[in-house]
Amino acid sequence: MRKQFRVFGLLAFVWMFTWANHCFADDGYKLWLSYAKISDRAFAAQYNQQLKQIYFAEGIGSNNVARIELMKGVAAMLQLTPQVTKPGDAGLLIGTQKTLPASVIKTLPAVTHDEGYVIKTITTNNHKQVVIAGKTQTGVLYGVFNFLRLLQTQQPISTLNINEYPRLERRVLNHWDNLNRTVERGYAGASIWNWHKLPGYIEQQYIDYARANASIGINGTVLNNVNANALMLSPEYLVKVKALADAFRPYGIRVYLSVKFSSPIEVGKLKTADPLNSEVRQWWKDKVDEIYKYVPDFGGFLVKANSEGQPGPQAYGRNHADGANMMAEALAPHNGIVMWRAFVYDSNPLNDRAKQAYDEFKPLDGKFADNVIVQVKNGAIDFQPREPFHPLFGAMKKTPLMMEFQITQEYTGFSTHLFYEGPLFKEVLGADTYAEGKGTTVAKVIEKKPHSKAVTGIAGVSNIGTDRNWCGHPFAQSNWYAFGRMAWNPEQSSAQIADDWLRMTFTNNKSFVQPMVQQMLQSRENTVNYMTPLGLHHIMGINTHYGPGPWVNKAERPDWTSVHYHKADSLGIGFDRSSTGSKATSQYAPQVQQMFDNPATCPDSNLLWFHHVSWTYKMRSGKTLWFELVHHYYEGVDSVRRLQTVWNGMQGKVDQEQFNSVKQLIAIQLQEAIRWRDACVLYFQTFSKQPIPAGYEKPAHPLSYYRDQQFHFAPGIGGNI
Ligand code: GCV
Repeated sequence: MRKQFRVFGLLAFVWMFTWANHCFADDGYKLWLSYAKISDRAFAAQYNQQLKQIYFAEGIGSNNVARIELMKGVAAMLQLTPQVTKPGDAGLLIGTQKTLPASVIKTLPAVTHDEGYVIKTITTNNHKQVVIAGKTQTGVLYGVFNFLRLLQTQQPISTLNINEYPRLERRVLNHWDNLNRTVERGYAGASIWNWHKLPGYIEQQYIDYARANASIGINGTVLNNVNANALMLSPEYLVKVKALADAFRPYGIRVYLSVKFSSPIEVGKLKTADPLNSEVRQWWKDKVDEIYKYVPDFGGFLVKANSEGQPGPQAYGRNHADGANMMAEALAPHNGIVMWRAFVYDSNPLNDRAKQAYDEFKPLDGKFADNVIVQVKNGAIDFQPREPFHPLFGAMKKTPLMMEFQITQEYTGFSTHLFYEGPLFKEVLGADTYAEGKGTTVAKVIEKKPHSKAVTGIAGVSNIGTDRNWCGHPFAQSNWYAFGRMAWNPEQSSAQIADDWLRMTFTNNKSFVQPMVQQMLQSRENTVNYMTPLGLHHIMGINTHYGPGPWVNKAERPDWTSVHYHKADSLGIGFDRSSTGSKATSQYAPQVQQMFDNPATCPDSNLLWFHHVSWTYKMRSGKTLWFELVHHYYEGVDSVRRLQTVWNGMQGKVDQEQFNSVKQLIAIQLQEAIRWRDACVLYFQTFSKQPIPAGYEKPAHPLSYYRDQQFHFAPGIGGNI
């Protein structure tokens, strides 16, 4: 009997231990706001001392989200419940410039930007106080999140002097979420918007979404796919939109909608959507007035028109400015804006799709209404692992331009590849357009207001879904995070952002953070190497965009095939966009044009984007183009192997569930990298007729094997639903 008890006791213990482990394991839901307990007691002591007593100025009551967040973070990290006290006693004071005591405010620099804040350590009557002061409540919230970040990343508190403001006004996520909850190019489950249960049911995930966005300064969200469903503008859906807007408002987040250009026909039952037709104009005005009754601070519209089959003004012989200005007129009385996309290629397939946006938009420079901003993808084709910056950034001097990045990894490994996008964002934002002389970087272009009423902004196509860890891959969260941080300030380095994210998400342990920052920084180049090195692009599987498909030679349109882009033949490989080819280089400022136009000055990384180059061309390295290409493909795979080794060494340094998750994903990434490499090298070899050099492992299968592979139901297909 006793023995049985002992066995039972042991089993119960094992069960409890497993259960406890399970309960406390990190499944990634908390994102970078995990607020792990600080185990370094000496470090925690300085914060503990300072945070024993907090003063919240008027307006920051117990329901205030900044206050709730601060108390939650402090309780979790320091195991402390601060006392709420008077200003003179407090170690931490929080409020706006108007609500904090004048004696405190006079010690601080003035905050001039509506969303700006300061965090400063001051000395009052011989004791140190830390002040977080915003101009508005949103500024206070951002200040609190920054303060929590200092604690999470273990920064000293004794001499703080932070003065922050966002460089861009509209920092917006674009959800390509459909009303049936599929997500176009989404790889993290279903859409988080549970339209069926709205407006009655506000899921906790909506609040956590808003918190996460506010923590990195994102202040807007476009709820639905740019391939828009006109139903979105019906009262049935507007009441649901209102419910989300109400949930997000305390976090400084405004709601926007993608709209379908033909909505006046589909929803309004008009015969036309012609932007110069008075009934159509009136329909938009009435519709906009109706939206503002539901959502008084509604942000405005995002529009994809005359692109990939979407309706647009060109169907009526009008141009993009006619279309955008019609909507802008309706939104202007409410201070709403139009974000009109420049991702257009609809009418006749041109010899080079990369040129079409410039050709259609450049003549319209200066013709858009004050509250229109043109949203331009980072490159002229479509979010490839690497593209040269979009020529429109150097060309529209009288029109505000908004950057569009793709956070979701449509072309960069879905949610199985560790691809940190910080370096990609940085490369584009730092590119010199020479639009107004040397140093006119893309970041400066988008930060500048071409006229006094202009709006500035940046958009990121979301990678968020219902997956428990939000983004499918634990490291994909870093891309959402990096987007927000860079939207706030494009000057920040991708290394610093990666460092912060790793510490906040996993651990402050240096032996984890330092090597993983390096791996994250390297990860973008890894993927470029095993997918599309040296400027290759658009050679993925057709429609799904999954896996390699350099052989794709049939599609509805020639510019949906791969052969159209790589143009490999017996002589060489690459798309000649130079002055001897499609002349796309002429869309850049002369300095940039000259650099790209000449293979000798064109960077290797963009060579095949701009030139058709002979297989025997001598590269800067001294290798022929063929060997250089092969080398990059192999290097891509080798670098994933190195990543795997580094990650495997991290067991025990991070949560076991997170560790296992990343470990399995890297194994998948490695298989897929090898497939990309072998498929592409074998395929291009049929043109180069040259060997894979000695010393490189041979592909495991013949080319036909890779060509014949099929992948059913790859995620991310969507559109207009
Ligand atoms: C939302 C690419 C994607 C499409 C996407 C389009 C766009 O073509 O494959 O899924 O559609 O870009 O940005 O509008």
